[in-house]
Amino acid sequence: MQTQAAVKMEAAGQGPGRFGWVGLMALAGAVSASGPVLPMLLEGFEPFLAILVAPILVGLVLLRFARKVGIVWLGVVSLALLVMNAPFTVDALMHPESPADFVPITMLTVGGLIAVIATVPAFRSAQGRRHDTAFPKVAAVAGIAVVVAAIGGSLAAWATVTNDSPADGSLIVDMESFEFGPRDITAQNGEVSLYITNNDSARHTFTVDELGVDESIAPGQSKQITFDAEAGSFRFYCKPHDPGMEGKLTVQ
Ligand SMILES: [Cu+2]
Repeated sequence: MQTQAAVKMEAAGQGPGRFGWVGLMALAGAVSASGPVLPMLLEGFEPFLAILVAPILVGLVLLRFARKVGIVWLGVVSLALLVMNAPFTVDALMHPESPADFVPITMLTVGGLIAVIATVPAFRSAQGRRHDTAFPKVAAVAGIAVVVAAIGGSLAAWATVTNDSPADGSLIVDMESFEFGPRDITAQNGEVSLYITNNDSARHTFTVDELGVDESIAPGQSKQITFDAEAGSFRFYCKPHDPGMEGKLTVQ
C-alpha cells in the first residue's frame, strides 16, 4: 500500500523512476551553480563568482525543505541572473576560445533558461497537479548535451589559438592577475608595435577607444599588434575587466 506522501510525490512527478518538473528545476539549479563553481575549483575562491552561486544554492536548499518556496526562489533568481549577466553573456559566447569565460557563462545561461521555463509547471506539480509529459526529461537531456558540447567545443577552439613571434622593436606587455604590466607604456609616434602576452586563464582585451584599437587575447596567447598613433596620451583597458584593468599609453 502506498503512503499518502508517496501518492503525492508520484503525482508531482517525483516518484521513483520518474523525472518531473521539480527534478528539472533541481537539475537546472545545479547546472547554473556549477558554472561559477568550476573556475573556483581551478583558480581558488573568487568573491564575485561566490555572489553568483550563493542565491542559487539557497534555492536548492529551499527546494529540498520548502519545495514551493524553492521553486519560486530559483525561478526569480535565475531570471535576475540572466538579465544581470546579459552583457557578459553576449561577449563571452562570442569567444569560445576562452574556456574559463565561455563554459561558466554557458552553464549559467542554460541552467537559468531551463529554471525560468520550468518555474510555473514545477510549482503546479508541487501543488499535486498531475503532468504527464516527457518535456522535463527531454529538456534535461538537451540541456546537458548543450553543456557537454560547449565544454568540448570551447576546449577545441582554445587548442587552435596560435601565438605570434615578437616583431623587432616591439614593446613587451604582459597581462597577469588582471593587470597590465607595465601600466605605463611609452612609444614613439608613428607605428606603435606591441607584443602582448596573456598569462591569465581568462580572456583579456587591449582596447584604446581613441585609436580604434580593440584586440582580444585568449588565455595563454601571445599576440603581436601594430597601430598608428600621433603624439598624445591615451587610456588603454581590458573590456571585460574595466574598470580596474587599465593603463596609459604615452606617444611622444
Ligand atoms: Cu581583462
